[in-house]
Amino acid sequence: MKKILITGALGQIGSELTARLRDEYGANNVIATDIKMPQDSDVLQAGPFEKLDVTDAKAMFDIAKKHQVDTIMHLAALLSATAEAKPLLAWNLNMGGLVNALEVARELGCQFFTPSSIGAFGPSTPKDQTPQDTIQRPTTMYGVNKVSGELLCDYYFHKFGVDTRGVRFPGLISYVTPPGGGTTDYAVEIYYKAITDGTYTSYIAKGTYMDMMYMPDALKAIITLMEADPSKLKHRNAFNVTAMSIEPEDVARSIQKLIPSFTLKYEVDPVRQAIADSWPNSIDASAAREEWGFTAEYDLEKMTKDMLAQLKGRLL
Ligand code: AKB
Repeated sequence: MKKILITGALGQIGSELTARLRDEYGANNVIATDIKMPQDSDVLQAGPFEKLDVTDAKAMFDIAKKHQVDTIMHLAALLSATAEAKPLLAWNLNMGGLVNALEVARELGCQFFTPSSIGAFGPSTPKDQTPQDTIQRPTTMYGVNKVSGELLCDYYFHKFGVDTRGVRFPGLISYVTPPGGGTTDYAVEIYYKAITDGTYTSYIAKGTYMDMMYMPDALKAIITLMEADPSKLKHRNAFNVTAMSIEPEDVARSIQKLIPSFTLKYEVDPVRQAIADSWPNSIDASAAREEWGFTAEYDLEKMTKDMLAQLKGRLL
């Protein structure tokens, strides 16, 4: 039976991954940590929770040792737009947190997961069906962190034998915890605004394609990769995964099938648009499919149907 430590457990991925892993492995076998305590007392009661600043190496080690964990899922990080606004903080938190978590995994012999991102690519990367192994010269601090993180995780595997694994996530869409400070966040906000206001003003320009994935597919990808036969993994820390390549008009059209009066307007934010323009239009996930059987169940239409139904129940 696994005993898992999660950092960033109150974030967009963490809040759903924690619940999913508790269902899978038992509530007491998943130690949730975050820099803040949960507001919601249900979250606290659902299983063990510890306050943790991931830049504090000793605190992380002590919590991992106390709970005798054998797996670390390191999610705490600043996303692309926030990292661009606060580059030094992003370096210190994204890289400092990662190296601390890897050190704990090395010292305690833990299996290790951390997500990379489509942000690890840059303007000189092939834009369409971006290959698994290709040019990575990102021009954002987030991208610099993600490429460095991919390399660092590979290093800990080759040098110290730590069982590191990871994926390059596209924009993740969910109705549970909103993301914060990302470039792909428009694709979440649009659903909330469709329900509450019937209209949305996009900060990303018409015609800007980026990869996206619905959260249930992202959670399944993490669990499948962590359980995959290691002898089959040629890559380890940066598998391209995706479910769809879409632009704002595609999302609007899929919403209009269910809410015909929905309207989409644009007020482009030059900072987030520049980040989006430096990322791929679509990525090739064939290595993930071949090496550990990655599949995505939700396409745009299926995701939109579920997002709107879930949000209606929550917001109205
Ligand atoms: C972001 O937009 O920063 C993230 C990502 C694609 O890594 N959602």
